Amino acid sequence: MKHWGRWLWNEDQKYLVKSMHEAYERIKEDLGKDAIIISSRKVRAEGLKGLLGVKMIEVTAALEKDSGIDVYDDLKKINGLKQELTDMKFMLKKLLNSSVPNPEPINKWKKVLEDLEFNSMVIEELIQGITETFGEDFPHNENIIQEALIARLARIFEEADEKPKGKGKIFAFVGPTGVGKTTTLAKLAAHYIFEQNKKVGLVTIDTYRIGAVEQLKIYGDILGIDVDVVYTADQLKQVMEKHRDKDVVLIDTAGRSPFNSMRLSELRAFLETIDNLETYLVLSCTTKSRDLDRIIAEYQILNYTQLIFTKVDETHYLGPIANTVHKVKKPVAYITNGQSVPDDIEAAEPYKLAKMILKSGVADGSGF
Ligand SMILES: Nc1nc2c(ncn2[C@@H]2O[C@H](COP(=O)(O)OP(=O)(O)OP(=O)(O)O)[C@@H](O)[C@H]2O)c(=O)[nH]1
Ligand SMILES: [Mg+2]
Repeated sequence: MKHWGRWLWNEDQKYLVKSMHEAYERIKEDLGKDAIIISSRKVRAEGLKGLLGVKMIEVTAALEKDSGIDVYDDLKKINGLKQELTDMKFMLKKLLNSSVPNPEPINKWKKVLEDLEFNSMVIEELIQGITETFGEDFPHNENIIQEALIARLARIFEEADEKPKGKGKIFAFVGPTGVGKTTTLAKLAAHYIFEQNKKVGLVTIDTYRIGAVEQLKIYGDILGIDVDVVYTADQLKQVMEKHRDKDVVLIDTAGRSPFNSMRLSELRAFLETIDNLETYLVLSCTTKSRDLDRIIAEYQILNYTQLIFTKVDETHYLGPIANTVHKVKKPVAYITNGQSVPDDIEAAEPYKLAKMILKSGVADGSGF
């Protein structure tokens, strides 16, 4: 806007007319009868195909500053836009400074964790952990968020990592049928014998399933040690006496359905005869979450002290390992990742375990 004295005009608002009479008429219509013409000049309107156009007059009109007439629409529009921009800036600032982290990445990570079959309690703990870590500055870099999740998950495993109760010498392997008890026992026996040069005793109280004893005896042959087959609790006591000189004794048991409490209490009667026993509850990662919940509850009767998760190679959804530890607060001693004896086994260190679980969705693209 321009002004001169008490007159105000818009430079861009010019009237192109054929006569001054036409100019007066149009200005009166637009700005009212109090408007005045402050300049006029002759121009040539652009003609067709480069020919000179007709002569015209370009007129500029002005109004008194306080005329109260609502004329300068363009100006009003610009002022309106300016105000809107100011409002938006304010809102944006408010959003950026807000203490509530942007829910978008949180929802994304929740979804990732759900896909890995973490339960809602663990998901909540992990998400709360990372929102505490990042607060207002939620990073864009996904690797940073992933690292924070791994660290938080590792804490769940660390918290469950109590000292083993026994003297680390006698270990029983219990768990549902077919999860990999005998195979895992053979893997560990081989490590003790070949890598640590330990004297190992192998015992089985699995006389229930046809072929179970033979299966262990084959491993015994390979490892060059005998296998003691035990039918009663008394026999077990005697065999344990015999193995007093051993560094490690590994006891195989028959797979028991967790829904058969009769068989579980029979097994308990056997294992109760042994002092300083460490009992591994062997669980397969391919078992459904809800069944795992039942199993960990029903097997409490055997006072298991640590967990072993088998068959991590057979699924991409390893969240249930964390769900289980979160519930029973018992440490994971080993994970097994294949059928090969003795190679496919690893000691489960909290950070490594957390990383493996959170990356388990990679292959099907649902996760990291
Ligand atoms: N893919 C895969 N297979 C495994 C793993 N551990 C064991 N298995 C296989 O699972 C099957 C059952 O293994 P076993 O060791 O006989 O299981 P178990 O718990 O002793 O079975 P029962 O004594 O009948 O209760 C075998 O075919 C093993 O090779 C593993 O980590 N990954
Ligand atoms: Mg077996």
